[in-house]
Amino acid sequence: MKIDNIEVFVSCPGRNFVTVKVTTDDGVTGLGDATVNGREQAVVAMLQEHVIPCLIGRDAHGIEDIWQYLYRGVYWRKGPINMAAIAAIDMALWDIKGKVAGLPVYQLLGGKSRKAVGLYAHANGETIEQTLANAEQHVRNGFGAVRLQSAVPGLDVTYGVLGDKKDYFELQGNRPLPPEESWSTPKYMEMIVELFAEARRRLGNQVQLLHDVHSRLTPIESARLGKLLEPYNLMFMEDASIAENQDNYKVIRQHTTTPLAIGETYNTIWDCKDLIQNQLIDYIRVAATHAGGITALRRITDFASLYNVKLAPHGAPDLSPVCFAAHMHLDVWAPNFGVQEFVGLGNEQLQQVFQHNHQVHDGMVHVSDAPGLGVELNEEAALALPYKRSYLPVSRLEDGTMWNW
Ligand code: EZ4
Ligand code: CO
Repeated sequence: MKIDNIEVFVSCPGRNFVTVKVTTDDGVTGLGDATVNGREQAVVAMLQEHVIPCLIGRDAHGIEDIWQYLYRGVYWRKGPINMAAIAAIDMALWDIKGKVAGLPVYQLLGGKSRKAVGLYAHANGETIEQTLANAEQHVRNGFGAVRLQSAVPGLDVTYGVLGDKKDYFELQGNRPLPPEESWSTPKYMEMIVELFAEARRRLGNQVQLLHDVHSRLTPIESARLGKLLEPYNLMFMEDASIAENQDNYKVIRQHTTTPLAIGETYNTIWDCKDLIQNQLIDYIRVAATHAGGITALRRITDFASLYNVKLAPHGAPDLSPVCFAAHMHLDVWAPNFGVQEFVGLGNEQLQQVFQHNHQVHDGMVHVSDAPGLGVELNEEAALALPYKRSYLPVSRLEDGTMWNW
């Protein structure tokens, strides 16, 4: 069974998605997600010009060899654009292998470790009151875990808070360039501790609470926040600080027992290695699309299991339903699965472009038993919604200094 054709679709059902479709010489097709938010066309060029020509005629069953060929075989390793291209090919080949075997991908990984995949929902608001009202709604809908983000008083926009603004990794409307947001650590610190104190008063102690710092704090500030949040027993504090220098997490870890999660921007197992083997984190948040596909996530997950680190894949709406499906199969298999981020099944256009039967109820996903990944691409609908240039925001401190978004 040889790879006969590989097509790349860039569609915009609300935001841009880069989707790869691999077709074999006997007509089996597989899908992969190659979306890098704000850098979509760079991945398209990587695929069209540099990756696809090398794959035509190769054995479509040789997933591991093709992964190694594209990673080890190439002098220029790693990087988000390169790894998203590898990831999309890898997902599509797992999809094909499942379809040929007549089995869902989780069966190829070794079968289910659990009945369904536990999710955490997002609650956000312009005020603490609004955030907690949204959280209560999620709990009533059956979610056992909720991420809380609330606007920071005195700042015009806060990460994670949509309100009536569309600044939160939404498609940036008609603005041609990245929007600029401001950040103040002292203003944030005051709000965030009040948010979690009030959350425990209103929601009780049984619901799992989470928070995404989105890399806005220095390590010592994160250490302090972790300590201040200890009484409220978070499931995890995400992206407390940037960990390009992985020693940053030693600073945080030695001061707090608040569990730590990081990894959504990581591209390889090497980005995770020191944090995992030094037990500096509790959850690894890699995404199949950005860290090299199912083959790579399986390897990272097994490595993490040696150090009590659990898999908690990124689940933002800029990962396509193809990536979501890949995560569902990994999550239901992984013996060391933690929790899956979940922001809903998306708008009507998205559900029209990507069709699947992964069922969400009571805060869990019941993984589809369709062969492969269980997602189909409606090509006509995809082609009717063409790419629109769009950027993530950038962030500055109030005095104008460039900061982490
Ligand atoms: O900001 O996916 O946990 N989720 C996140 C996301 C990221 C976006 C960036 O493209 O941090 O909201
Ligand atoms: Co995040």
